[in-house]
This record gives sequence, structure tokens and C-alpha cells, in this order.
Amino acid sequence: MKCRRCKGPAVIELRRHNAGFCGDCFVHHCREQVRRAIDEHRMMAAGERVLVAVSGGKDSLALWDILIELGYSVDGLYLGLGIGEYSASSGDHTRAFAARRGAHLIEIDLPTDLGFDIPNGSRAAKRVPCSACGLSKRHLFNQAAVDGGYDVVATGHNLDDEAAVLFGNVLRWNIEYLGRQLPVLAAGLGFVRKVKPLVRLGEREMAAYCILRGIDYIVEECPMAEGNRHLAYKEALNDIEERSPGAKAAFYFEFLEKASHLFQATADATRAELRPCSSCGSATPGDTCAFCKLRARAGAASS
Ligand code: Q46
Ligand code: ZN
Repeated sequence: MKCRRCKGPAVIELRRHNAGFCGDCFVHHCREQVRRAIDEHRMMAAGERVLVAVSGGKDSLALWDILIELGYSVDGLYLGLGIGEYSASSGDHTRAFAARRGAHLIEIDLPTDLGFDIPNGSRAAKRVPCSACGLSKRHLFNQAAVDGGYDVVATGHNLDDEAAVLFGNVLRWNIEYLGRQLPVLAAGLGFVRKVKPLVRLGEREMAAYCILRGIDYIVEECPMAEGNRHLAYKEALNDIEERSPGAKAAFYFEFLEKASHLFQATADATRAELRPCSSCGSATPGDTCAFCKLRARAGAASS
């Protein structure tokens, strides 16, 4: 197979695009996909300050690398979750990347800075680990962006992630979530704009990008992911993609184009009811936000 761009020997085949690429042209392809996603969805403008949430995994490190190469002013934010060896190693990979690229990294460590970790905190709050984790990430990423004066928070969610989340939301017809499942969430109510510039790239492409760029990412999965429904949805979608290349992208992008607006009113109505958390000021439907409740329960359990 030949490279679609330079006609040299291809090293990777992308069935979805019915194309192969050599190493250099594949790296170029990934950057172009990110550039297109940013332009098409108006994710960010030149000169804006971007904070990329990095975990030490392939997606977030690749995203950081691509945004630097595209000329954005981008710093990294790493959140230590206190998940034993996994967190220690993911922190090391993140720091090594930042040092190699001479990039600025902000670190927040849950156990040291907030007094709880995900395994114990989720147990104390009677939440599944990924729910406590996702909630903490959303809150702390936003807070760090506000505190640091950033215009936008970028996360490494790729096409596989977004298609799996969409699949789960459709299976349960979670109308409110469907209305918010966009590659860009506008700023407002104390929230900084959130963007997902990797939506045009799949998991396999991100791993290949890292290998070709010499980015040393953490390969092990988070040990808490076990039983996470999204993994099952990803497998189901991979089976479908295998039989019908392009199905995953069609599922996600045609949802954005043809259906997502149908759910907007419900999402907007829920958003309109939010008010400031009595403890931290974040927008919340109740009196106290979910993060402050988690923190109080987790802190009480560990003291
Ligand atoms: S880090 Fe956190 Fe993930 Fe681990 S606890 Fe779940 S959500 S699986 S991306
Ligand atoms: Zn709060």
C-alpha cells in the first residue's frame, strides 16, 4: 500500500479513510484533523490561552504535542488522582513530556492538595470510582483554568471515546446528556469553554501518532476502569466498525449534524436552573455542588 499523500510506502492503513500513510504524512494527517476540528467547531482562536488536561496517556500527550506544533499557547494541567502505582507512573510520563518539550505543566495532587484520593473518596461518597473521578476532574480543571486566566480547557477525548459516550446516552435516552454532548461547550455560569480537538481521530491513530513522534505515554489502563460501561460500548462499536469501516464516525458526526440540536432545549433548561454552590460558588442544581459534597464526605472519612 502506498501513502496517499507522498506515494511512498505506507506504514499505517486507515480503513475509515480508505487510505494509507507513511510516517511523516500520518503525523501531518493527525495535525490536519485537529486543525479541521478546531476550525469547523470554532474551538479556539489564535492568541487564546489554552489549558490542556493531561493524564500521561496517549491521547492527552498527543493533543498537547499537536497543539504546540499548531502554534497555540498551551500549558498542561495534570491531576494526581492518588491511584497507587498508576498515578505515580502517569505523573512521571507527563512530567517527562513537559520537560522534553519545554512546556509549562501545572500540577494538582488530590491527596496532598485536597485531602482525599479517588479510591477512598469514592468509597466514602458511595460513588463508583469513575463517577467521583470524572466529577473531580471537571471541577478542578475548570477551577484551575479560571484561576490561571485561561480562555479554554482542551481534553483528549477522541472519536472512540465520544462515540462510546453517545452510544451509552442513546441506549438510555439520556436527553440532557445528549444535549450537551458537543465538541465545544461554550463558556458561561463560571465555566470556561471546553473543547475536544481529537474528535476526528481514533484511539489507534493516537497510539500510532505517539509512537511516530517518540512520545512515551503510560500504556497501562487505570485499574479502576474495570467494569466501566464505556469499555463495553467501545468493544461493541469496534465490532461494528470492523464490519463497516466508517460507521463510528458516521454515528457521531451525523448525530452532531442531524440530531444533537433536538436535545438542546432540555439541556438549556437544566442549565438555566443552576445556581451558585453555597460553598465554592460553582454552578449547581442544588444548594451544594457535587464536588463539595464529595470532598466533605471524603475528607470526613479520612480525618
Ligand atoms: S482515571 Fe478516573 Fe478514568 Fe480511572 S478512575 Fe475511572 S475516570 S478509569 S479516564
Ligand atoms: Zn461547590
